[in-house]
Amino acid sequence: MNPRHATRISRFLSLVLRHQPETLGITLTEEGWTNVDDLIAAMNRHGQELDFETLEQVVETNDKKRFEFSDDGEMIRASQGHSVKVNLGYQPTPPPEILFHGTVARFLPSIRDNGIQKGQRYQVHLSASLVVANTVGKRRGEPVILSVRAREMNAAGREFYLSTNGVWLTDSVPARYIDFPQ
Ligand code: HQG
Repeated sequence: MNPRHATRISRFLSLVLRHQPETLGITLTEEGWTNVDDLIAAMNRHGQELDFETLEQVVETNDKKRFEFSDDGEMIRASQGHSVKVNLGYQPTPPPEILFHGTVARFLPSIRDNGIQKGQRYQVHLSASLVVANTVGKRRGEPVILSVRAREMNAAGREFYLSTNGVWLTDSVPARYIDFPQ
């Protein structure tokens, strides 16, 4: 499949499966799922030409594995990144010692005061990989990487969740658990 076509479909899927299902007139279950056939029909009705084979390819080849099918293949959802209210049902998972968060310098004064907040998203996104955190930060400018003492946070009773596509999620990160670069 043409990569540009795949990216266009992926962007649109992110929009409807994470943020605005009403754009397509579809609904998400509490855990964020929607019926695959209904989604395909709604996409076609709204001028986003799509068949099952193409959808399967987009899900499989997506760079961050943003979408997943249910075990029976009937439903699809975004694995993380929602702004609509969902409960993805991930189980609390012990995190590694350190997790990283990629951001930019202009947010640092506020992060020093308020910690890392989830903003519009379901939860705060952290990553075990410096490379990934760097890429996330770069979307907004010169990346700044914050180190989060995740195991210490977890020991103090704050839960962490690992999404199906490998993103670490937590409700918020108080500033006292963050190591800032100089
Ligand atoms: C910042 C993409 C001021 C935070 C990525 C970030 C990721 C604060 C921005 C995923 C703050 C929120 C998530 C505070 C946090 N004051 N700014 N107290 N606390 N911020 O996009 O982590 O391509 O909601 O540092 O790859 O950047 O969509 O979160 O800069 O995995 O699949 O507020 O989105 O994945 O931005 O990115 P976002 P994020 P997808």
